[in-house]
Amino acid sequence: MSADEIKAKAEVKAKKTVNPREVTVDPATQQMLEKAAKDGVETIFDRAITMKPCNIGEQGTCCKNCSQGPCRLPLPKKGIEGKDERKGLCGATPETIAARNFARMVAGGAAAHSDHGRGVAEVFLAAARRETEDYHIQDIEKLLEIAPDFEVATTVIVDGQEQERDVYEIAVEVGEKALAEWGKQEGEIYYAKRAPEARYKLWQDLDVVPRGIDREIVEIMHRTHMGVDQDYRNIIKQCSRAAIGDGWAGSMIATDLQDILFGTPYPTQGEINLGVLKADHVNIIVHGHEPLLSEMIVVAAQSPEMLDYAKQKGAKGIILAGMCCTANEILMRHGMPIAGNYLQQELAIVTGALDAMVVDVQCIMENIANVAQCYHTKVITTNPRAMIESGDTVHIEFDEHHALEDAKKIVKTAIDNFPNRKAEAMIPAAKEKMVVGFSYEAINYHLGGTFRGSYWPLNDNIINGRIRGIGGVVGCNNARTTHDEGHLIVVKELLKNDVIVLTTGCNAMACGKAGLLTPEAAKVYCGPGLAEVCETVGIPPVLHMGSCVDNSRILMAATQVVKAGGLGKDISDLPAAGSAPEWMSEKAISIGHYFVTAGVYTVFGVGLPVTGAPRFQKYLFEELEDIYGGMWDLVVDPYEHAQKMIKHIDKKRKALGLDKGKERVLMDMADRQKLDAA
Ligand code: NFS
Ligand code: SF4
Repeated sequence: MSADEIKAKAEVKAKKTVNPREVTVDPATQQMLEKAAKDGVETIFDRAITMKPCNIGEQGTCCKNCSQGPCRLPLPKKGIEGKDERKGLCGATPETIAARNFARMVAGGAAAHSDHGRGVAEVFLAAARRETEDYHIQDIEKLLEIAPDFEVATTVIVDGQEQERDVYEIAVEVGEKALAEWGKQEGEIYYAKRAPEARYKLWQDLDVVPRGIDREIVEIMHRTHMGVDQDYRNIIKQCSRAAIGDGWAGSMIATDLQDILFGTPYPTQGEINLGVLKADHVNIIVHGHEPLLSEMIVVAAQSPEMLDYAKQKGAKGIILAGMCCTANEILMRHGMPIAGNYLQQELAIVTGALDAMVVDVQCIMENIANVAQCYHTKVITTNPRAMIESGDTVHIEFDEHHALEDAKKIVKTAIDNFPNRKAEAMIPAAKEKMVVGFSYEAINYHLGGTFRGSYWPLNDNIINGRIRGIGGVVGCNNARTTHDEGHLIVVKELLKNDVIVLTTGCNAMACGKAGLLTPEAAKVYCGPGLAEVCETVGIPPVLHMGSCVDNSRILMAATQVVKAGGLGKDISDLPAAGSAPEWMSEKAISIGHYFVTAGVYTVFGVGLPVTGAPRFQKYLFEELEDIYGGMWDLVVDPYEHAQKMIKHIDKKRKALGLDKGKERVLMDMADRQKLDAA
């Protein structure tokens, strides 16, 4: 190609505009992309066309861990012939470089989840000590259930008689011990013992039980500093510690304490997509992750004082909707609507009807501040960890000690902005109904029933083959792939093949928008076995379990399935697989790795920055199976992605002797014990 030709081609590429039907399968998103183009507003979808990723970074083999680099080691075009001679200046191999980069993603992801968890633990402790008026110990049953895990007694002996301990006293002790999990230097995190016994023993044998949440993250940063750990297997061992510290401590404590403060979710109805906004109402979106903020905004937005104020300003009421994982939190506990998932954040502003976007931490695109300048929307940052320099964002700091007061200030700012609307507001009609809030306690109740109070009926349906297996499909959207398409193809393929799906995060929202989170979806999308079970029990075939920190609920559900019996002794024995078809965040890598270390075959879509280091990739994709019983995989095509999960599920069924088309009889206790003994 001549220089002129190259230039001409680049110009064509630069002019290429977004085709809404190519970049998303969601009708509301398509509609808003058309409006954005008409309004001359640039979004992430435009930049995904004009800016392509660096292929060396994509392969995972760019190192900038010291200033002698960046050292860039792309795979040679013709592949590796003979010995791989690629080296950084210091001699670091592609394996070392890719493993270090991978480890730093685990550290970033585990830190994000865990720092969120720390914040929850601090507020929990403040509530337990009654230092705040705005947060309370609500779910006492759950407090009493988790107290023994922290070795906190729930009864005392007084005059030789066993008595119940004061709830607040228990809560203080639980809060102190939970908070201490972050800074613990030795021993083991408490919740490691929650895993099935075989798993816990395996972690002990492998010496990967986390000592403390922060310590394992810091150790990743140390080991990946220039010239420290130079064996990818040893680096991954530390990733395992940090990731287990995320899944079974940082995230799991966040989930538990949030449940105690705000209530354990049980199935409830909700609505999703940009169509939940209303033109004649003050529209507020809370976007981000921490329910500490959003719970208070819910209270503020529902207060008569704020409703009156909104009316004074000419609005009919206040619509409070969520975006990203904050949305999942307030939806599950209060039935508040969801405006959309990660890739819709700029487009919510493009409606022209959004009076405020209130953000805290994580998954907030800086560009919302620029988009907001094209409309009247106020972007309000609230967390001292997360400010935005672009645009004219306002910062109203949210302090737990006067939480409700701050929340009212935020809601008032939104209401004050209502009269500033410009004429061209346009809200897409698209919205869907859904049933959400399947905590593992709720699944126990719905599928297990009170009769046995266990997951046994679920196990029974897996054993008799009505349900082929369990798929955990989670994770983000990614502008490098068609919005929501991968999510929906993977989930629908699994359902068609009788695989029940547990979901969280932005996948849950993609499923919600497509109508998969309704009991009626069973008849439309499921194979006959799964459809029958869902219809009998009255549940959707895709169970919404919450936000991304709530992936810890999936770990607990998997553990409950193991404990109910008949499906082996460990999570790695279960006919189950994990998936993140459109992942993008570092948190997804940490989650992926804690699933792998729990024994789950975990498939990612889009790409994984390991392809430039073949031996490291083989270690993650194959060799880890011999160590943990679970391993990573990368399958970009969503159909093949689902098929590989199903193949793995069938492999596990075969190992359990469930491949012979069992009679559909309900097993009794004796049969179950026989199976367990086998
Ligand atoms: Ni999870 Fe949830 Fe969404 Fe991805 Fe972001 S909101 S925490 S990281 S993009 S699923
Ligand atoms: Fe290059 Fe080694 Fe420095 Fe990385 S640590 S930038 S590979 S010299």
